[in-house]
Amino acid sequence: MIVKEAQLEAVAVRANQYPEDTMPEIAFAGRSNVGKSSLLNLLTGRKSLARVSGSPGKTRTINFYRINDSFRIVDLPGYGYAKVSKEMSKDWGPMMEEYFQIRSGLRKVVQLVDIRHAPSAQDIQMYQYLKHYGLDGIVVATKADKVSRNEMQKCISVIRRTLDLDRDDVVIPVSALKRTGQDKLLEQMDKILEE
Ligand SMILES: Nc1nc2c(ncn2[C@@H]2O[C@H](COP(=O)(O)OP(=O)(O)OP(=O)(O)O)[C@@H](O)[C@H]2O)c(=O)[nH]1
Ligand SMILES: [Mg+2]
Repeated sequence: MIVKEAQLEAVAVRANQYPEDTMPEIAFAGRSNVGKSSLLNLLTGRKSLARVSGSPGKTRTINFYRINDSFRIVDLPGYGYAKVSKEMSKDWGPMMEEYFQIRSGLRKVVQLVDIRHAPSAQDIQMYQYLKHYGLDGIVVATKADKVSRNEMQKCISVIRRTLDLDRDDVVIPVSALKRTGQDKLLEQMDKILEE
């Protein structure tokens, strides 16, 4: 796939703010600061399509990006950041649940985890949740530039084991900094959209 066009189509917290459910969607989920927005910018080749920040909890809304007029990438709000206001943490669960339950265009959710760390309890919970909805299968290990080539396979094994991945689930190491791994991910996304 070649991303020719990408634009922010909607910013939502409630279903009535979603764009019309007329297109396939692939969402990105992961803890705050894991690199969801950076990955989106990498895939679209646009430096600042999605806001990236050093302070976690930047994306607190469900952001819909329309790609090539044919599908959407959906940047989901990050979880697991304590300093996000109580109000927001309280709303996060129902907000995600509503989206997962009613969105018929939603094909898969790509789960992002930091390559350097074993997935957290919340990452595990998130992946179970995706399995429950049949949206699991693709994991992106972010910030791959932070580990050596030697360490990479070991880190991926830890991720596979901790998330209890199935044999055919894929883990794709990606670096937004070094701009690596995006082709593999785009290939997987093509597959999902063709299914
Ligand atoms: N070294 C390195 N840093 C990265 C990479 N991707 C993201 N970062 C950094 O990680 C921080 C968080 O990135 P974001 O893309 O904003 O993360 P996010 O998951 O969208 O965060 P929230 O919106 O808070 O949920 C920023 O400081 C990025 O520059 C990467 O591949 N390598
Ligand atoms: Mg973000």
